This record gives sequence, C-alpha cells and structure tokens, in this order.
Amino acid sequence: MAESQSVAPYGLRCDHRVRPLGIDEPAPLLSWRLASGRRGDAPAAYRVRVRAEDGERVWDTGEVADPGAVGARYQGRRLRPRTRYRWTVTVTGADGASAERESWFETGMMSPAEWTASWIAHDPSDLDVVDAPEEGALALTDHGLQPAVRLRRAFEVTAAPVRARLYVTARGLYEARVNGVRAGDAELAPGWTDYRDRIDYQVYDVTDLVRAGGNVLAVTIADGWWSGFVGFDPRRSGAHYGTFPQLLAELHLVHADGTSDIVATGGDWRSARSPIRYADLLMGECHDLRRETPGWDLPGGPGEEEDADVPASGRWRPVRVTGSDRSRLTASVAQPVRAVRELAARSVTRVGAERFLVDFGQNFAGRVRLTVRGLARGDRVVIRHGETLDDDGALYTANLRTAAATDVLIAAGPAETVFEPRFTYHGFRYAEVTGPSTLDAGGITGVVLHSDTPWAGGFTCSDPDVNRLYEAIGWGQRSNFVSVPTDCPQRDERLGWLADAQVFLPTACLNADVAAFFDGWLREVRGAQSPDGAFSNVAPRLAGVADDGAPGWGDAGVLVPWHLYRVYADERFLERNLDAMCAWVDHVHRNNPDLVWSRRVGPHFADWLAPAPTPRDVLATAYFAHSAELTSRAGEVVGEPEVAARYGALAGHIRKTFTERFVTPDGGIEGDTQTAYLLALAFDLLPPDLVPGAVRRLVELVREAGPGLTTGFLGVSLIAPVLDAHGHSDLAHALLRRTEPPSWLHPLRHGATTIWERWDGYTGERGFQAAAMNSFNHYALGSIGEWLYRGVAGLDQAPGSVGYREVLVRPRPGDLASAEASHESVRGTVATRWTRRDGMFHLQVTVPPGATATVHIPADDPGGVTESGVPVAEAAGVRIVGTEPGELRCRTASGEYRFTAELH
Ligand code: RAM
Repeated sequence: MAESQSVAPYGLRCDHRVRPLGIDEPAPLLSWRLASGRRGDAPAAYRVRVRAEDGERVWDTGEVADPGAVGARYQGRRLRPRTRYRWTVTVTGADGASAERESWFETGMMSPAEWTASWIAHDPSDLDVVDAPEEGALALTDHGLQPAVRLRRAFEVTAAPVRARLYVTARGLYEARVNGVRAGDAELAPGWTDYRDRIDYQVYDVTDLVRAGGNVLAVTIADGWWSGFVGFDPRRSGAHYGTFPQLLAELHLVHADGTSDIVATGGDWRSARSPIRYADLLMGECHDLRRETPGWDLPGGPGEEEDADVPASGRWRPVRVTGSDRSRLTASVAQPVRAVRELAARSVTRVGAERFLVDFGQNFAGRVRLTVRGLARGDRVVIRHGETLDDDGALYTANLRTAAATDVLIAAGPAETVFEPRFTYHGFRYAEVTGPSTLDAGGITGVVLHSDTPWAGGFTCSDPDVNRLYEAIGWGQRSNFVSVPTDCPQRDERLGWLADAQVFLPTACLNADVAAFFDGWLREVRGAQSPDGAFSNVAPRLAGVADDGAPGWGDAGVLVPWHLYRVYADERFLERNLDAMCAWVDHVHRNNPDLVWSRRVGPHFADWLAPAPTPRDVLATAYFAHSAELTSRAGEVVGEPEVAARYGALAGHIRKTFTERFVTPDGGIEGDTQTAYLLALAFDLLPPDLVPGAVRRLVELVREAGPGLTTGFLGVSLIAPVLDAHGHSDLAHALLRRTEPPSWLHPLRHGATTIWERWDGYTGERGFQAAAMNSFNHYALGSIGEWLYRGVAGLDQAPGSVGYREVLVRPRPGDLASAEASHESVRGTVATRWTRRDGMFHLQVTVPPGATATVHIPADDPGGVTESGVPVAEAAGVRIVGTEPGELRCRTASGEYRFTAELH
C-alpha cells in the first residue's frame, strides 16, 4: 500500500485515551485525527482492523465509505478480559492514496465475576487516631485523623513472567509498589466516585518489575475521599463512605508457557502502620521518619517474620479481611491524576529564626517537595499553604476555613531527607516552612497535580493582560480538574458543583481533551440523580449537600452531555445520558405544570454572586426551556423521534410561557438585569420580533454599568458570546479589557494568577472579601475563555456542526493588533491567527481534512481580499459566499489559507 503524502490518521485513541490499559466497555470507540499537507484533502473511506494478541482477527470493518468519520465503535467478536488488542486504521483519501496507523488497547476485568481478590485492611483497632493539626480551628466532632497503613505480600516465581498486570483499587487512596518500585504514576488513585455505587480500579503494566525468585507486592493506603474529610458540613465533615481504608488488588502473572498466576489480596497478607501518622486531603499529611522501616517493600524486608523486637506501632500482623464485594468495581474511564509538572520556587524569604516564606509565583493544586538536612532526630518541619499573603505580607489562610492544609515532617536525624506528601493536595501559591535553619530555592519545589487531560488548545494575543487572563483560566482548570471537576482546590469544599462545571465546560473543552474526564464525571452526575429525577448540586453526591439541583446546577446534567457530544462527536454522551436528561426535565415539569419553574428549585442559587440579582423564576424558567430543548435535540440525535417531539413541544410551550409571563411587548424582561436578557437571548426564548428590543436593553445595561458587567456565575458565561452574536463585539471587548471590579482584569491587577470566586475577592478600598467564602482559585468566572478562542481569535464551529466538521472562523479584532488560537479537535488541528498591521488584516486559517470552514474576513473593501497572494475568487479551495459591508465571507475546503484584506 502506498503511503500517501495526503490525508493520514494520527492521534489514535480508544475511548478517548491513548493506549489505555483496562477497558471494560464492550464496544469501545476507536478514533483518530486527520492531517494532511495538501489543501482540499479529504478522507473518502476508512478501514479498522482489530486483532487479539494471539493473532485472532476479531474485527474488520472492511472499507467504509464515510468522508465524515473520525472514529468507529467496536462491533467485532466479544472482547476477552485482560487482553491486548492491536488495531489499525487505514484512511483512504479522495485521491485514492491511503495511510495506515496502529495502536492498541487492553481490556480490563470486564466483569465483577473475573475478580478473585478480597478487601483487606489493617486492624482498625490498632489505628491511633490523632487530632488534626490545630491550624484551621477544627471542630472535630465525628472523627480524627489516622495513620496510613502498609500492606504487603511476598511471593515467589520460578521465572520472570512475560507479562504482569496489577489490577488495583482502594476504599481510600493507594500507592502500590512491586519490589520497591512504584507501579505506574497515578496520584490520588483510585480517584473520587460515589463509592457506595462505583469504585474505579486502575491497571498497571509491571512486567519489568517482577523477577525470578522472591518478590514483594507492597501497598500503602490512606483515608482520601473514602474516610477522610470532604466538604464543609461540620455535622458531616468526614468519614463519608467508611471509617478506615481498605485495599483490593490482583497481580496477574503470565508465564512464557502460557500458564498464569494471580497474587490477590486476602487473608495471607500482612499489614502495619506506616510512618505516615496521618494523611488527609483537607488537613494535610504528617510523616514521622523515625518510624521509617527501609526495605519494607522489598523481599526479605520487615514483615516476613514476626519480629518481637519491633515496637507495637510498627509491628506487622495479619490483615483483616473486610469482605469480597466486587460488584461495584469498574475500570476507570478517565486519565488519572498525575504530577504533571514542577514549579521552581520564585523566592524564599526568611521570616523568622527557623521560618521561611516560599513563593511559587503561581496559584495551583498540588504539594511541595522539600529537601532538608541538619535536623535533629524528632525535629518537626511544618509546611502551611496559602493562596495569598495578607496586607502585612504573612501567609493568608483565613479563607481555607477548616482545611488545615498543613504538612508535617518529623525528622529521623541530620541526614538529607526528601519529603513529599503522598495522599494529600493543597491549593496554594505560597508555602510557609517552619523548622529548618536554612532553606534555599533549590530545596523546595512545587509539584502540580491534576487529572492528566491532554492539553489541546492555545491562545495568545497582542494584549499581555488578556494573555495573563488566559493563563489564569488555564491554571483554574488545572487546579480544579482533580479526579472530578471541583469548585476550588484550597478550602474545606472542593466539591463537584454542577453549575461551575457547566459554565466552564466550553472553555475546558477548548483548552484540553476532557472527553474521558467528563465521561467519568457524568457517571457521578447520573448516580447522584434522585429517584424522582432531580439531578443534584454536587457530584459525586455527598451527604449534607443533598438537596435537589438548583436551576442552572441540576441543568448541567443536560447541558454537559449535549456540549460534549458537539465537541467530541461521540453520540454515547447522549445515549448514556438521555434517560437521565428526560427524567430531570420531567421532574421539573411535574412540579411546575404551569411551566414557570418556581417549585422544587433546591437551594436556588440564582445567578450566584451576581452584583445585580435576576428574578429567580425568570432565571429558572429560562433554564427549564433550555434543558427541554436540548433534551429534544438529544432525542433526535440518538434516533428517538418521540423524545425529540415531546420535549421539543414542551420547550416551545415553556418559551411561550416565558414570554407571556416575563417579557413586555418591547422586549423588556422582568428584573431588567443583564443576566435576564442574556438567558433569553442565549437560549433563544424570544419570538424574533422581540429580539431587537431585548438586545437594545442589554446593550444599554452593559453601557450604563461602565461599560461593565453585573452578572454572576450563570450570566457571565453568556455575556461575551451573546453580545458578539448580536453585533456588539465592541462591548464584549470593552468588558474583557476593563480593569475596575467587576471585571476579569481587576484580579490580575492584584496579582491573581488564577480566576477568583468573586469579582471583589480583594479590592484596594476594602481589602479581602469575607473569609468564609473567598476562594482565589475558582474556575467558574473563567468561562470567558470560550470567547477568547471563539470570538477574539475567531476559532469556532458552525452552530449545527458536530466535532468541528464545519469550522467557523470569525475573528473579532476589536482594537487588538493580533491574536491566535489553536485547538486539537477530534478531527485534527483547527487554528486561526490574525494580525493587523499598516492598514492590512492578515488571517491564517487551518482546517482539518474532511472539514470545511466558513471564514468571515473583516475588510474595508471585500472585493479586494486576497488568499496567498491571489484574488479570493481565483484561490484554490475557496469559494466566496457573501459580501457585506466590512466583511467578506467565504467557504474553504481543508488545509491552510492566508487571507489578506485592507482594514483601517
Ligand atoms: C459555593 C461553591 C460553588 C457554587 C456554590 C453555589 O460554595 O464555591 O462554586 O457553585 O457555592
């Protein structure tokens, strides 16, 4: 087969991950991106072939003529558990040339019946519970903190296996080792799910770690979300799912002769308390290095024999078997949390005899790695974390509420010691280190943790402030995509709030490939739905935050799958969620038969933290209409015409009610707030004749405010897109560049490196907002990121398009000199770049193979626009589709285009 110079697949993924281990899905999606160096290239057909590792051909699609395809759902022979499958995709271009790429995926256990392991734990009566550190003024009513424990099992093999896989999870958090070497690089595994319903397990390839002779599988487990502190409810602050951590693991060894062995957790394991005196996600972690027992994770290490000389605290004993319920185990579908990058200390300042203040220059989620020497045995090093400094330059921790966020090291002696907590993370920019007599910048590093969703976007423009805003938005995403999308990483909260996720999702999807991450989280959203159809406010659901979903919060259960479908062109987002979407809309409808959503509104957060409150019924009813509409569209996509018709009709009725109840004949909306108009316009609630009046009033309100915004969490995500869609991108730019609060640039003027929870988290006049709710790392207000790509840089997809099949390029230069954005879409790279110089506008566009683009080129003289130096009318792959004053519109095939227009 001739390797083509034209269209070729790359970026092969299975269920949105690259070469995943542990696929439990019986029909995973095999997908690829497309690239080509030639303009106008398009795929004509694809062929996918899958073989099991023994060579058996399990699937061959044959040549499928489908120029739109960038993936195929597996429909071959039934996949076997714990098996590697190699697959190839061959893409044939319209020119007849073809190119092939190969990848693999490996199945997991696929069924609970495949497991043999039992849950094991260290005898909980041997766990000495300590009080959490006092910093943070804890009300420890229901539990204290307990040590992490170690569990181990020695085993012999006669010859090194040809393959070894560790299938492992915990009720709690685990870190597994084979012969002293860590298995994989997942952090905070198995991640947070509602453990009552689902517990994720992970799979690691440990073939290189198992050897002939004696081996040890050794695992440390800690409380984590299972039995540690989670959330903010003082009556239910911790131990939400259980009271002590437990482990379940199976090591599968496959030998050269085809036989296999399993080393599974069970009564033959031994356990001991670890030197980690406690480890908690909110409170922090304490390592007592005096209790370290080197070699505990190696063959022949402690634990093999009863050792009467070892103090009780470190004695190894038989584990307790706590059960064998494997029915809730599912392979994790998302990328794990990883230590993704490291930040050097920007400065280390001595602030006391043995006290230092470290600035990492960036607010983030993670922890520090500290190297110290010269400490006496028993000396303590205490590391406190904070997002900012108070007006006296001291670490500010009041906004952490009860989260102590304090790590402690107890030294064993003067030798150099490296300390990095394992089972906690904090949201911070600054660390205060008390204990060592010296500390320099080389001795401390910031370790950034987040769900390792591949970064897929970029944006820069000629305004450095806007670039800093973009960076802050990205850091908000990194800091809060930690196993689930959280509101904030620092205080005693860190919950998967639905509205925050919903408003930020479009930005998140442009920044990174979050398909697998949200696929995982949507299981929690569905799992948290009440029997009568109410989505929740947080997912995973948590006692204490268990009311019905509020308008805009619960609706995320509809909006999120819909948006993911549009970005990732994977219909399963709708198939898997459609029933839940219908149940949600039915629930709201059942309780509000008059179609004004005023009952069962949960804690009605309205337009949370908005400077101007929008009437609750207006906001709720707008969301009701929108959810009904999207449910209808979802029904249409997945081939449920009855659903499409029923919810489509309902949406129409709600829109009518909305207009009758809340809209005046000239397009004025009850409450007369920016958000009221934004919701009505964004969700298409108004009859066409009322739209101009509503837009006019919105524009007045924005102008009257400064121009400025008076929106909260919900309204803010709509303001720039709606203004832009109605011809007022100039105002969107004015809001973007505004520096007085409320604005995005105001926090940056006060040193922000992430997005704040509140527009006025800190002001020059008033100082800090109330500490009870003042996060400096909340991504919700960062939803403007979407418009940086779609508006400023002009990188978008057409309204009806799915998976960037129809790219829309419509830059909004404002008075900027340049901007550029790129996005690694499911189809391939989409990119725009424009500059404005000497009265000329240069626009470069990249369209992936198989896609087309509609390009709007701002031009004083639309007739004079050129592409790569020739008049557009003569350019290959370009067709003029419209000329308006100040703009030329054309359609392009795939490839790269360089337009030039006169623009003064
Ligand atoms: C706050 C959270 C979250 C928001 C809810 C309503 O506590 O920070 O961001 O969605 O309240």
